[in-house]
Amino acid sequence: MSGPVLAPEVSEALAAGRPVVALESTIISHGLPWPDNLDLARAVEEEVRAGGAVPATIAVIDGTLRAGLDAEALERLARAEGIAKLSRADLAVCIARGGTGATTVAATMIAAARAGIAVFATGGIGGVHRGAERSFDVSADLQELAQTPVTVVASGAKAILDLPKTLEMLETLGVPVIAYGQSGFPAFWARESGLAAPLRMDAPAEIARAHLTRAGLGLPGGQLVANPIPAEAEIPLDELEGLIAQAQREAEAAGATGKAVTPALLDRLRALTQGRTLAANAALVRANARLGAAVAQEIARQRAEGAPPRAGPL
Ligand code: PSU
Ligand code: MN
Repeated sequence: MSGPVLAPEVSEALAAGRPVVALESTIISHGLPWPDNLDLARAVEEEVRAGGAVPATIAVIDGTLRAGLDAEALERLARAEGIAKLSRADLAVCIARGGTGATTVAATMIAAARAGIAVFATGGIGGVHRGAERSFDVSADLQELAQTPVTVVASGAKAILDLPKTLEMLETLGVPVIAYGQSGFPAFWARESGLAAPLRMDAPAEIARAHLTRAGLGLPGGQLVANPIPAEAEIPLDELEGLIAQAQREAEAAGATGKAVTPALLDRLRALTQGRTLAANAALVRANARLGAAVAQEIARQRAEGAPPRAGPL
């Protein structure tokens, strides 16, 4: 089995058991506009470093799956010329054809797991779309969380999704959903969705121990850590509700399907809020990078201590 080609810094850190945090690239190419996306991609890597871990941004560049990108690759993704959006279904095909593409949460998890990276930080995961009972639009990110052993730090699922259905699906798939520092499930731009989170943890060490224990049990799959957006950056849900419904109607009327749905909704909401969702998005991704670094540090520390996952007989 082949994994991603590692940047020297990433490979050295992994070999030495030092903390590494994977970062996705679809948020750069398809999630945010140029040039804010490049600024944010750099800032997020800096947050990971400031948190004491090594960042490993993941993408396919000219047919090579990479973990850890140089400045040129990052800028190419941000300019998004000829950049495909790669989920689980697209990864091998893009590599086989020598193409270039940005990885979604699902594809980034696959690459991280192959590289031996335990933690991945991003903005929001994909989930069950509103109207999924008609469209069947359910992100491959959910299935990936069920089968690939990576702890994903996000700010919940985007409020453009059907959050109750997304939580139900995660429960069905056996994915631990852990709200960080509060009892409610966050809704991306808003700290609270009004829904209770299935689990709550208040310390990175606790999240790290749960990650290692799950691996020790031989259970496939990862965990979702839902970190609420910093209070000063949040946009309360009631302010967004009408605009989300409008963006949704417009996307449906324009015939957006498949991969195009999420980028179209995010783009429209940015315009409808005069850029407020963009500023909020930047703040929450940075906060998630910080928390991801703290969790990665704890996993590295607990592994070094040889902390045996305390699993009794099954
Ligand atoms: N969160 C954002 N912006 C994004 C995404 C998430 O703030 O662009 C991306 C992630 O890469 C996620 C993907 O994996 O959207 C989900 O797309 P889909 O619904 O097509 O599976
Ligand atoms: Mn979809």
